[in-house]
Amino acid sequence: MPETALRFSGVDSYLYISDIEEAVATQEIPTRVLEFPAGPDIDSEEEMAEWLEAFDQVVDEEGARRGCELLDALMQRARESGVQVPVQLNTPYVNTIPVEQEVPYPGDRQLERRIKSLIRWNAMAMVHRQNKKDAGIGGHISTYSSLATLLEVGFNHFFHARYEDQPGDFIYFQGHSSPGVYARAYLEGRLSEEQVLNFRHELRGAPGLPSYPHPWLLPDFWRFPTVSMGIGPLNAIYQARFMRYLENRGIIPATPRKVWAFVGDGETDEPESMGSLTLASREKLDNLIFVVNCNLQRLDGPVRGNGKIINELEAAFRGAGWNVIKLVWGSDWDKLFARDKNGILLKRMEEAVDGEYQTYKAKGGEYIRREFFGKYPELLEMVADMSDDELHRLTRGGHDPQKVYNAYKRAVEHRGGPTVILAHTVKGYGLGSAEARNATHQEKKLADQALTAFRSRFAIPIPELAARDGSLYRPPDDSPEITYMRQRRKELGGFMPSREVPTSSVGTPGLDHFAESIAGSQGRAVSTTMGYVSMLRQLLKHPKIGKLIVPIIPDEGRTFGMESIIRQVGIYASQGQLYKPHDVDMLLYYREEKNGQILEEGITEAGSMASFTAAGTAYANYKVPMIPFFTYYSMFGFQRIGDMVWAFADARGKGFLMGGTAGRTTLAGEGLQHQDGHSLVLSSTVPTCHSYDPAYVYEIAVIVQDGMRRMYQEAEDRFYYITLYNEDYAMPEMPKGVEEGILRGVYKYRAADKGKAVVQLFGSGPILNEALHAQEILVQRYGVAADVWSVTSYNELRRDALAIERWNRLHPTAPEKRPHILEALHGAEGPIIAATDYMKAVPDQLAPWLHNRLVTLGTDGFGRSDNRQHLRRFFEVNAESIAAAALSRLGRDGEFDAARAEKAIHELGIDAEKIDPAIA
Ligand SMILES: Cc1ncc(C[n+]2csc(CCOP(=O)(O)OP(=O)(O)O)c2C)c(N)n1
Ligand SMILES: [Mg+2]
Repeated sequence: MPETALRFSGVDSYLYISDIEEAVATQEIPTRVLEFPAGPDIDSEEEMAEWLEAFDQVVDEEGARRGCELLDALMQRARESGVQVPVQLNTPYVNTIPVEQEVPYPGDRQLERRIKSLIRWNAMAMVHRQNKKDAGIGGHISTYSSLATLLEVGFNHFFHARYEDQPGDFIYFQGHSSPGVYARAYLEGRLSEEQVLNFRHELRGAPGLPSYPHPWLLPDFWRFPTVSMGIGPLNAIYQARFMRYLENRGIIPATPRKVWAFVGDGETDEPESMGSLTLASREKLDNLIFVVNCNLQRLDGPVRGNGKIINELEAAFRGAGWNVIKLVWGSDWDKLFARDKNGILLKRMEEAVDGEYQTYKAKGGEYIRREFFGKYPELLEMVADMSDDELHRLTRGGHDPQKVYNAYKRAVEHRGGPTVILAHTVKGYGLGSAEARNATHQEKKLADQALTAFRSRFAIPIPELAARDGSLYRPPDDSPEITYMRQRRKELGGFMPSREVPTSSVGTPGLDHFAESIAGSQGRAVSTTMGYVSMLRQLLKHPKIGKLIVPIIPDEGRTFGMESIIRQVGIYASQGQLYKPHDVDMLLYYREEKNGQILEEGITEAGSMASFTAAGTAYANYKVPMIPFFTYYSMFGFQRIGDMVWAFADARGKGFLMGGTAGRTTLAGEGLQHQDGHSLVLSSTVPTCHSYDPAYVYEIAVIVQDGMRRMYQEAEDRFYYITLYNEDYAMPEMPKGVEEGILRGVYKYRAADKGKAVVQLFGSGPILNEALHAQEILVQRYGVAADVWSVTSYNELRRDALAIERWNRLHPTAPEKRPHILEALHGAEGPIIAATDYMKAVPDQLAPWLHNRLVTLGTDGFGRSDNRQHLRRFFEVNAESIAAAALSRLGRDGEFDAARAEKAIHELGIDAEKIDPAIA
């Protein structure tokens, strides 16, 4: 951090504070030097006044734009003359839109207020009632209460449900404001009373409502899962970008659609919320509007008690190139501003910190008069004619429909970049004693008295007793409120939120399209990554689905040898390629194009995952079945952005996650931070994720072909995680009849060539080759016959076994069914040695069905920098370790001489006393 330099009177040069402090401490300079100068002299005051007068005159006579030009020119001159011009990212703590530039509100303010009150009531009642009935079931009251006006102005005037055949605006709601969104849908007649009464009671045999926006649970309603803080804003940015991508590629027409993201001020603490702001401005995403609900509080207390979150965000967003609209004060402040001739009110507003603003709202009018206005006599005088109650009711910008409407209008009309509206609100607005309290976030129930007060404040026409019960209230269908709501939504294209999936499906290519991958590499040593890349090249050429493929890479294209794809379909660049790349003369030059197909995201796995999410849900959101292939460093996938993958699954996302440089021993040299031995454990936790660990390119082809068929032709809500390795070896041609085994998770790859096998070797990924080598060692050196199996997915085998086991459990009198793994192993005898480049937990998923037959070798522990041979020896997954494990187990089982097995361990170069790699 650079130190602040100050210039003091009597001291000619700039001094650093620490220098001065030290000098004072050592009495080198007298303390008096620290005093500031008395103020500018008369001459310079006159000079200043002249400048200001001249400026005022220009603005008066020639307008604000001219004023701006002049200032710009002055700044330029200052820079040229070496004058350091301070960077000013903050504007005064007032509304960006001056009152004189506001347009009148187009709606029926009174009726809209009634509607909003009804929504407020039902949102509160739904949470209150449920917690009274079922203590601890939870829910939030105070977030929606701060957001109500911000949402309602949108619902009544801005949120478009449709543009012709396009789905209209996208809205990312603050997740825990869901009660308000449900309450509106209830009034609109879209959700039944039963559903609303079953908020957070989803499992009662009657339709209920999930806590938060979950498309998985309410697929006709919610589009975007948002409640995990940070995911909404990040996904919204990439959604807006993906919309432009589809437009620029000619896949959808360009429309004035917007992406609206409602974000909590506390939520902006998350790096995901703020991390991609510059992408939005760089890409000139004027289809993107953030509304930050600045209620100054998060869960525990103030967001920036000692500062101002609105100013902090203003600087951050402005610095990132966004159009910032501050919406700080409501209309009733305007008359006070009009009285504020010398700027004292603004000064007081600038001085007060968020912690104080929160306290003002919590403590009421008398306190506000004393503590806020009371600081300066002129201010006190300014509000002398106002009652304490009026002072307390002075509105914050986000609660004033007039101000909100104007901010939204500006945002929607803004061109050339994204807009953020920083809306000042009150958490727990209208909740009486819970308003602006630190604990308000956790408020689930109101006391009887508070309910009664709420009912009166918002004029809810229900009897007191019903109010105390938290009864819902919906006026008749033909009431002015319901009629108005419906009419407004009709004009805006329909109800929102709403999610609809087209019934048509896309024909996907058959296995014949993958002939090259299935034929093998004719002895040439290649990696599964290379095989996958050429498969992708072929798919991109497919006449029907080629254009639907969305290759996504986070700056790892060269790692995976994807240069040829860059040349083939180009990198998406909204501006085209404004420079001549230095490698333009080369065949595989860096090609960027406005209609490029690849999303080269730079070094952001989170951003790439957000693109994957936009693309993988496009079948529902844009009615175009885009097929994303996100290829990344497997170590930086689930481990790093697992929560986003979870949200992707919730959103019913489809596509292929391709985990490159997979395996803790196959990625040589890179060591501890890069070698992945656990992504397959993590991927197994996501219910709709189907994970595969293929050894050969034909296996990938079968998985990808069938995956496309199931996701896009059969419309199944699922997606895939497939590991890709960088070890080169000859890819065999696909043996006959293995497709089903590949998909279900296991098939016999090479049977023992002499005699019946007494041991079964399971291998996955490149470790299958180690198993094959072990098979040779066993038979040639120890006369032990083994079968070798390729296990493409322990995860699929486990899921199958669990489902069968459950069925058997629930049908005790029916003939027992057998899981696929046991069917596949029918007749195969002896222990099973399962070796993987992943943790032992991966094969161990089958332990309940394989009982004590299973011996697992895996790569538990931290990676090391070395080559494959040494890594595999260290982690005990090389051919020798597999053979030794087989002999050892056969020895214990009495099927092989145990002493001979012990000798074999030594012969095979294994140090039985070396440290366990799992803890090394
Ligand atoms: C990643 C994540 N961490 C924690 C939470 C728990 N949580 C839910 S709401 C909330 C506070 C939100 O504050 P803010 O964003 O300011 O929203 P407000 O309710 O104030 O509008 C927290 C911490 C969460 N949902 N997601
Ligand atoms: Mg907040």
